[in-house]
Amino acid sequence: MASNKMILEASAKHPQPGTAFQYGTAGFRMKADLLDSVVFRVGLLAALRSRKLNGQTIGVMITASHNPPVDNGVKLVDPMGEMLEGSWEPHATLLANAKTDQELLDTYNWLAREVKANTDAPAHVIFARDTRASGPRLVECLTDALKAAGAEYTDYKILTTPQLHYLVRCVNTKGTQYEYGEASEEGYYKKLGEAFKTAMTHRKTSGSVTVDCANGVGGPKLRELIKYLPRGAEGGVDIKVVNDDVVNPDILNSNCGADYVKTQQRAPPSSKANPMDRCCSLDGDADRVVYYFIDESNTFRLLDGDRIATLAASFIRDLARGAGLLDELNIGVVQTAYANGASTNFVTQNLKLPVVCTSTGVKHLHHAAMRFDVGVYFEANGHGTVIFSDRALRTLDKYEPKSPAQHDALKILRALTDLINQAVGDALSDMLLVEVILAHKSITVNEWLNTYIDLPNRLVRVEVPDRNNFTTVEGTAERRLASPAKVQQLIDELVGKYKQGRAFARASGTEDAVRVYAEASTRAEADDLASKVAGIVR
Ligand code: 16G
Ligand code: ZN
Repeated sequence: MASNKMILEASAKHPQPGTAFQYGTAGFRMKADLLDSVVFRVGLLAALRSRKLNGQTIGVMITASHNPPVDNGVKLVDPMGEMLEGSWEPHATLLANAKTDQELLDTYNWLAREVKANTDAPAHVIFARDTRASGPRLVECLTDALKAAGAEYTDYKILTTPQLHYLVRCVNTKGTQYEYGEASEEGYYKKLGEAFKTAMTHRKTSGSVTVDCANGVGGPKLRELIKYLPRGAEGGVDIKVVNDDVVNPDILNSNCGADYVKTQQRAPPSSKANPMDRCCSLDGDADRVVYYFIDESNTFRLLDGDRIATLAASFIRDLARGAGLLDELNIGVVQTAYANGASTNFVTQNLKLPVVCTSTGVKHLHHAAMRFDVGVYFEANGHGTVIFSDRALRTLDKYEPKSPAQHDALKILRALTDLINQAVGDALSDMLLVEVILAHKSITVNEWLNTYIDLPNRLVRVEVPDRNNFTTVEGTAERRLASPAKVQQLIDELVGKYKQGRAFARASGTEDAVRVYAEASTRAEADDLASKVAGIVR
């Protein structure tokens, strides 16, 4: 076959550097210098994936999210805008680790037979990158592969990760009854802008919101989005954009951004916000957001993914009730083990909604959320969104409101289905969602914070000789260890001694370490429990 020769020749330009790669929860991610061959091979896999799925369009995003500027990464997006199906992750790893060009070609052809993909069938791929300096070079590696594999492709240049997910979904639903939107960057802004305007009818946010864009792609894209948002008294929102310098590539994610704020538990040092000012931070590819403020006693207060989830769940439940649809729609919340126990209690006891706990990583939460009509899912770190099932969309579409109040609630609910990115967690969309809810509830960030009181908690990173020794019990959402022997038993005995104590240890999927999380009724107890569990693990 002609393409065999082309693949061999193109691959020769991007030799495997002798590194072992693994496609993990965030795709491949590491020093950008090491990624040329990886991105090339991801291109081959994207073509294969498209062919396997009858030529549907597959997305490739080149980004390393909150990592330092010298890193980069690549991940695949499936046709409905979801993460790559789990069973294909090992295929990506296999291709990335082929040692020679010939081995790569053999693996590619073997894989094509294995997944029953015809390498001559049409393939469609779209891709984008964040603002990293290594992006253009990696795009060349990708297009070399797509050309050699005979795939048709479109380069969407610089986008946020969720914008690419949006586009993939738009392209693949075009002309169907589930058409998601106009497949262009402008289409994305128009869709969000119009939905925001509808959701904000007769409302206005109080004060302003300062958005820290991590000096990443979220900055220019937010400035663009603002042009499509209503201004002034009618449904306006006053957005102050900060840390949006994408000209100097070295300051990306440096002392700012969602990851900094969440892990350091402080505002970016450059912040000029006054006490009680509403602030939020995006991460480097704008798929994560956390809110925060400095209170009157100058203490930093974080409103993380758990807080966004509880806020969204309570708002949507109230709207569903207001529309007369609470019994029709099965609303649920999905969290991970890192969710603060107080947030879980708030959802189950105050909101009376079910909570499901899954393993860490967006794809697990997304899947679990799909089992609800309205699935609210967020990781504490700010990754998350709300997804509406086809059944929910049909119900909202067909429903005839029986009063003006029902009509109003229904109108907002419908607007939310457009405002919230259904494909993946999206910092820009989530931020607008929060702004809508705060405006509707007429609450300040402080009132939002006081909805419930978090349990004191502590997260510790523990270096161990081999983190692979730490495996979790299937079906426990990483809350219980299967190995090393006896460790779980020791943790259980310890936890029992603390009031409202809860703790777990799990191997990190992104770093060579074990993470220990503990919470208890007081700060001192939470710290003590975390350090004792860390002691057991070490
Ligand atoms: C990845 C995940 C993130 C998760 C984190 C956990 C995606 C897109 N990203 O970054 O959701 O919170 O891993 O990291 O799924 P850890 O395994 O090191 O704790
Ligand atoms: Zn990210």
